[in-house]
Amino acid sequence: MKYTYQGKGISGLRDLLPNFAAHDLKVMFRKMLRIRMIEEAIADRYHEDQMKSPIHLCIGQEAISVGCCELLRVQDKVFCGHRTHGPYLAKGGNLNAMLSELHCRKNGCAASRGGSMHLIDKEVGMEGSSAIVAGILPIATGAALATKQQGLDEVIAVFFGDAAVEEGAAWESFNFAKLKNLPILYICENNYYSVCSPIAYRQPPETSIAKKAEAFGLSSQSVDGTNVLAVHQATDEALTSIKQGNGPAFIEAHAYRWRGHHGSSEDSQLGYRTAEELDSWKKVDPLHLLLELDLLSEHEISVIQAEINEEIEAGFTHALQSPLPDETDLLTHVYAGEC
Ligand SMILES: Cc1ncc(C[n+]2csc(CCOP(=O)(O)OP(=O)(O)O)c2C)c(N)n1
Repeated sequence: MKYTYQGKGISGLRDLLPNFAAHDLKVMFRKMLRIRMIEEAIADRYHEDQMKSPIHLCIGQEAISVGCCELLRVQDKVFCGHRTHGPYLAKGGNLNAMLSELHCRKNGCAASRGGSMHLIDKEVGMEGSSAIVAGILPIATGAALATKQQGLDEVIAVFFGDAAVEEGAAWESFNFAKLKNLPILYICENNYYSVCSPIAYRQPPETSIAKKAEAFGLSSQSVDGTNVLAVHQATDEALTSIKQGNGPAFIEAHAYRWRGHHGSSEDSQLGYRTAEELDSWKKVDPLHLLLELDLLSEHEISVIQAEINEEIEAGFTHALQSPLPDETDLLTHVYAGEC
């Protein structure tokens, strides 16, 4: 099954370039590179079996987390499905706390109880993530209801995949959010696959996820998820609308995961997608597209890479030296409100 790439590649970025300051572009590049390098380091070390957690990498989809979270304020809150690393890190997540969590250490951001699919870190507004497909949507919607009832100046953002909109919980959430005019942004990361099942086997080809959300009354956009500027602009519009009191907004961002559904490797050999399809998406690498704009010199890029490498090395050392949970921890964090 072949998919046509919907974005405009480098010309898409050039079209939007006048709307962005050079400094902001560099910040977004650095954040995407950080996520990419952290995930590559996780993948490289995964076979050592020190990380006691299943992993779902977002390499190829970094522009969605960064373009969106760049506009979220400290008090805005993020929820997420199982592919958590991008949204957590883009929201300002602590790498040490994340790597400790992946290594099942006591000082992990979920106190070793969650692993990669259940990152939570209230200090940075990462309010929770769930491995149940679409399970996080009603939870995030409930949080948006609480935000509204308490009159807080906060927006809720929730990231999920294209398979989530095949669950009733998603549509119940959209309906309820519109009914109650809630301050929530739904971000569907459409990477065209649910594990090994292509979207054409799961959803009628003539329908669009963004249009279906629009039919529920949500202010809805479909955007090139490899173009960080397009994601940023769509998020800006969505947040403006939410803050004006217009209720929930929806973004469908099209991108592609380069690695397998879970684990560290590429998986074209499984036969559910072709190497050619993967290669065609690698041509629209969100990081390289930004580099084609000549924002940074080679020296600047190598300085950034060295800084990120140092942070990664320190993060793994920190995680490996951190204590494992022991028997006395068994009954801690068992009941809500305890942590
Ligand atoms: C309710 C439920 N059904 C099935 C699964 C098994 N499962 C785990 S991830 C996944 C695919 C999710 O695809 P998508 O939502 O598009 O996100 P992606 O993995 O592509 O980021 C499935 C079916 C699950 N975790 N929960």
